[in-house]
Amino acid sequence: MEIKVLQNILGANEAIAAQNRQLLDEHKIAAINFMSSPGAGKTSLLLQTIKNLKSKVKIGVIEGDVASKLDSDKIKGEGVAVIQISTGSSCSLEAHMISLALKDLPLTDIDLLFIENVGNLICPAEFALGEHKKVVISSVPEGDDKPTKYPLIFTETDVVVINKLDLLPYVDFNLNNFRRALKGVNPKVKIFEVSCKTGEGLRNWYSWLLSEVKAITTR
Ligand SMILES: Nc1nc2c(ncn2[C@@H]2O[C@H](COP(=O)(O)OP(=O)(O)O)[C@@H](O)[C@H]2O)c(=O)[nH]1
Ligand SMILES: [Mg+2]
Repeated sequence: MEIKVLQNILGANEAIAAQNRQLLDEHKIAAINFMSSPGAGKTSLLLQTIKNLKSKVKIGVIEGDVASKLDSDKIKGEGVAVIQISTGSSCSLEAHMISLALKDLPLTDIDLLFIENVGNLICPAEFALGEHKKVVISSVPEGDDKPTKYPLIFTETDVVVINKLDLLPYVDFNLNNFRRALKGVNPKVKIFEVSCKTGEGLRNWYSWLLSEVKAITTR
């Protein structure tokens, strides 16, 4: 019985996610779902990306958090459209929340929409939002075993950004072990290795984002 209820919830979520996707496609908006454990660097990567790309593409942001407006206040400082969603007891953003946020965003004035999900490696993997690409940010201090311990989110994602490379000398994180574990659960995944603090590796990430925007806006 419990399993059936969960299936119904996820089925209803999929249907709303498909509607979100249709709306995004109609407006030629590329939507990226940022997922990670708390503190891996979702907001830092967003801020760096916005600073670098806002003169080239029109950016919008949906910020999901259990509580507080700390992250959306930081994003607002960059002068881009941002909507905060407080999920309360929900451990993930869900498609109906995105549907409401899309009503409040200036869709005709956005090419690239970032969705910062709630920080954890379990629930966000279950809920499609209507995004075009899923991006998991995994930071060096979390350890190189995370793809093995949380396989679902790493299996489903299109991209993994390994962040905090500047901390490699100080923590036991083996990049080869991480890559091997990740490719083991997701052979097609695209990997970027960056530091939001030093800027290392970010240029490749920006190029990839711009190519995604181009692919969707010229479709
Ligand atoms: N050393 C280092 N710290 C970072 C880097 N990226 C983010 N941080 C720090 O990690 C903490 C959490 O980052 P935040 O972007 O808020 O993570 P979020 O919870 O995933 O949104 C903050 O104190 C950031 O300054 C990085 O590349 N190197
Ligand atoms: Mg954040």
